[in-house]
Amino acid sequence: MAGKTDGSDGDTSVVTKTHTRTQRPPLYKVLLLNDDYTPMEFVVHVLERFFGMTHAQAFEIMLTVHKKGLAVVGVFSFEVAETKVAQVMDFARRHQHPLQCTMEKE
Ligand code: TYC
Repeated sequence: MAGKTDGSDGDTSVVTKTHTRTQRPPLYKVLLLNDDYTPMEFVVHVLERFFGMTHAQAFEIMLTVHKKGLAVVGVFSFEVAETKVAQVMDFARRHQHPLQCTMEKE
């Protein structure tokens, strides 16, 4: 390579992106749905038992579901949300109440 003094061979170079993005785990909302048959006290108990709410918090959220049709009762990782939904659905089924609990990606 006559005349070249910089050590390069003239080939195309690649610039590697070294900037890294922080990985945040996806979060899932757990939703409680209203129905006409599940007793209010049962829903309050579910919210205390599975979502660690005080009686006052649980009563307030239960009323929101009753009036609006649904409410977010917590936000969790996929595995925790899945477990909460399964626990609520199993508990409601064992007590023969039609209470529905679902999850959706935030
Ligand atoms: N609507 C029910 C009733 O009047 C109470 C209720 C509240 C049911 C919240 C489900 O997720 C629910 N007995």
